[in-house]
Amino acid sequence: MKTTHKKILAGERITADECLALYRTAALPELGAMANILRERLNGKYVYFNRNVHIEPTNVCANRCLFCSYRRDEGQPESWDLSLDEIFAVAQQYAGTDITEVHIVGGVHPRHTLDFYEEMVSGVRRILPNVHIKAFTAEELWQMAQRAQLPVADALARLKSCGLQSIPGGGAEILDDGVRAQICPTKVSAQGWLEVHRRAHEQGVASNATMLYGHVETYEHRVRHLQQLRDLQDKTGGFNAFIPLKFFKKNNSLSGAGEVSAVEELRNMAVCRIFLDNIPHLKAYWPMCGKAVAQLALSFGADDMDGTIDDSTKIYSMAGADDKSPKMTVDELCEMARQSRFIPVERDSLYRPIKQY
Ligand code: V47
Repeated sequence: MKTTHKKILAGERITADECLALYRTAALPELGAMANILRERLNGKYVYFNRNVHIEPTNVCANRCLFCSYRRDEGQPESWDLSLDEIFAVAQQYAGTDITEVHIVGGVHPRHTLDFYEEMVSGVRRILPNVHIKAFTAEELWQMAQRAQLPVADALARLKSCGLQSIPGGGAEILDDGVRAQICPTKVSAQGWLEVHRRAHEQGVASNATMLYGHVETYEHRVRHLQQLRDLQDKTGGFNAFIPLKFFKKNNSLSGAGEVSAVEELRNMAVCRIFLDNIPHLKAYWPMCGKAVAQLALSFGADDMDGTIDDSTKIYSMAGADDKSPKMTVDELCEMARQSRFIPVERDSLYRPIKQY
């Protein structure tokens, strides 16, 4: 058996070079077998999901990321920019239902201020007092703090006092400023993204991390991305889940980059499970990768399927993902787990089990 494989099975941490070699040379079945062993050591036979809904307040965005199919300029026909009352009306639709999480993300609106976002979080908290609020990517938070001329830790503390409980993993893309210059030139730097998450973790605000892959980046870039996440997690322990996001090419300026195959999606999931030995959960985000790949990913390192969604997000359908109205019932999510011989568990936003099915 190869040295790297022995290390992995012995539960030893692999190096960046070993990770790169896996990306370059390891075949799907060997990666899958190793990732599944690690996944079962960490999460047993469990597949986690939650009852969640997204609120996307606006797709008006000051950034011009080349991979984005979602952003519009103010006043363009397909733009939207919900007022606070309209956002509260969306939240109101879920009052008294069984959802446990609201995930709020949108474009970086050129004028909305930190006060506006504080009112947003406070209002949603009033309407949905028992629902976990996971809101705003590091990019949104960075811009809010900049506009308010506050350190990001202070902006986060203010939002936390209004009811913000965790932050989602978006905006990470590839944590390399050379790649960022090519695909998201106006976005926060790699260090800036990490700084926001570090500040959140220091205040007890847990977060997720994503990686948008399969465009202009190399395997070296992916490894460095993972290395920076693993290093931060060693220091703070604040990441709950890692979510690899395959780039979708429809309706954006990076279409020429193509899209990776399902085999590469599964290889990537497995390598991430093997390398990120300190991030407890790996999410197969089905509105993006589709239900079939998400179900397969459960045997390649993933243990989490996000949630019921209730047709509340547009980011992926606008970029060409198959599911134009992403929505699943608890029964459907459970059935997907069971078909793969796993045990479905409803969780809360911090991965505490609510109910085993
Ligand atoms: O940061 C944008 C990605 C992300 C495209 O934390 C694209 O639980 C593929 O972060 N093709 C936002 N991806 C979504 C996100 C997320 C989603 C689900 C759960 C969680 C969580 C976080 O979507 C962006 C960007 O990386 N994205 N455009 C595209 N064309």
